[in-house]
Amino acid sequence: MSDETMYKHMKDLPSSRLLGTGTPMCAGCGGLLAIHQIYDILGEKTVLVNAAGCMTLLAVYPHTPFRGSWLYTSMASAPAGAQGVRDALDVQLARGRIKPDEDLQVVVLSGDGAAYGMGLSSTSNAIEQDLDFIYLCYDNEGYANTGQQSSPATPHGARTSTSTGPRGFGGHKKDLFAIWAAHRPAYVATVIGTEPVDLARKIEKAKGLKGPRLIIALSPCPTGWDFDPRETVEIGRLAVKTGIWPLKEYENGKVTHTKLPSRRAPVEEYLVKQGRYAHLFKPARNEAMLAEIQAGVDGYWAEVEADHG
Ligand SMILES: Cc1ncc(C[n+]2csc(CCOP(=O)(O)OP(=O)(O)O)c2C)c(N)n1
Ligand code: SF4
Ligand SMILES: [Mg+2]
Repeated sequence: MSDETMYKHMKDLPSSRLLGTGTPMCAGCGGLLAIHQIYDILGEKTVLVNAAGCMTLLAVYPHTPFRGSWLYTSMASAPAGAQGVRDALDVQLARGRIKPDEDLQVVVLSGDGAAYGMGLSSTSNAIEQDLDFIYLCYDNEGYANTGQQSSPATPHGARTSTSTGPRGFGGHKKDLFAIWAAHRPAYVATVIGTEPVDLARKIEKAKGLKGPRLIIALSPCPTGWDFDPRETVEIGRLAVKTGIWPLKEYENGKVTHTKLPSRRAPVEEYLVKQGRYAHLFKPARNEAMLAEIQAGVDGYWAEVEADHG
């Protein structure tokens, strides 16, 4: 299926249908869009180890949209939970209690607050131990579940419930891709649910590898980013078209960009659609801040282009 056909299909699909019925998620949730596609590829032979966040609300006992296994952990300890599950599976395999074809893929599922912040030290240890697991981070750029506070993934200048001043969030989004790559894991990739072909290729690849693997899915969040749920697909596409969300992968010590926008759209086209950046446009345009954000994106791509010769 082409990207265009997929977009049309996504636009027609109510978000409540994305993962079974009765999910308590917001309409137009970009995280759910990505997880739905990823889970379709990973399949039911997975154990999801889910750190506290929006997606823990998907499984409310006794109901769950996941056809495989699911385990809840605290925010900081999902990779430690994954280690326990992997160890238990390995013991069962060694004792012949499960056959190799009954083995399960261990997948941490967490938001950016856990992946970029609270869970980072247990993640670092899991990578160092060469844990055989996939870490799937849906990155909605804030602590969404507890009221849209800033997280270490919040972009510079965005308004959150804890950065309400005229300049928005004063910090800068942490580079989780680089932090993981510095550990030399098996695989690291960025994806977005609105680029389904790129996403599918990367998940298929991650599924076939062993060792620590990270997937970071930028997840447009209508509630936290303040936009109409109908705009999720458009905002996701603009994140890639403006170059603010580079699609890339790391493998064998090398970073490859999987989609090089031939003519990048001005980043303003992405920002203006989101209420979290409204203070940059009204009551007066904040030219300095808009130029600063654009310069950050331009600087990133200038380095990429230099590397590509
Ligand atoms: C140690 C700890 N501190 C705070 C909380 C409260 N808490 C539950 S979910 C959540 C937000 C998590 O943010 P993120 O990981 O980005 O997931 P999202 O809510 O955005 O889906 C917080 C702060 C917690 N569960 N554990
Ligand atoms: S708050 Fe954002 S990430 Fe959480 S369910 Fe709603 S749209 Fe999705
Ligand atoms: Mg979050």
